[in-house]
Amino acid sequence: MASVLIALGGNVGDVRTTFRKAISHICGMAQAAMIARSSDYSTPPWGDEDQDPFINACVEIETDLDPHALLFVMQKVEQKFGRTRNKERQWGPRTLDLDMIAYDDVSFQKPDLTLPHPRLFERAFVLVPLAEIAPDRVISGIRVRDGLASVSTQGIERLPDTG
Ligand code: A4P
Ligand code: MG
Repeated sequence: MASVLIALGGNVGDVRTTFRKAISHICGMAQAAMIARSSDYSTPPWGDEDQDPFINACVEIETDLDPHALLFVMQKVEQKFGRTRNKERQWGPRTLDLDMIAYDDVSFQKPDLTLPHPRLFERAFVLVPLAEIAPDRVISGIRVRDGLASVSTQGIERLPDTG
């Protein structure tokens, strides 16, 4: 079984409900067990600032799927929740974005998949939820809690549990 960290993001529709359903679909389709799930966070838009705030979260799952098979599942789940890539602008509004942050200690760069995720340590909106579930995980030689300490978390707010 591989331990995989997945980041979720979205700022269109009922994002928290989308997250809940998406996680359940990923686990079902990937025959994965959910090991940990962060809280949801409200985060200021990054990259393209002219859009609504995002909600972000991270999960750790365990699966026997290889990285590409898991990416395929994640893209199917994005599509199911209304994501239409060709209509979106880069870093623009979206119902659901699923990024594979790390897959065990696998490291490679292919046209459709780079592991670990190359922009992880620029993104407080990933590091804050990730540090909640995996503070001591070392990714690309950097401990998650140390990565978090070197970015600004201004404007990021933990959302209360929905129960
Ligand atoms: N791809 C390569 N490596 C990976 C990986 N490790 N995980 C490829 C997932 N996909 C990977 O993805 C483009 C291609 O990346 C995929 O086809 C896949 O084969 P995409 O999600 O369509 O690209 P994108 O979303 O336009 O780019 P990117 O860099 O993934 O941007 P983001 O970060 O996903 O952009 N602000 C806040 N606060 N919170 C957010 O969640 N999200 C975005 C969206 C912008 N600003 C945000 C947030
Ligand atoms: Mg993405």
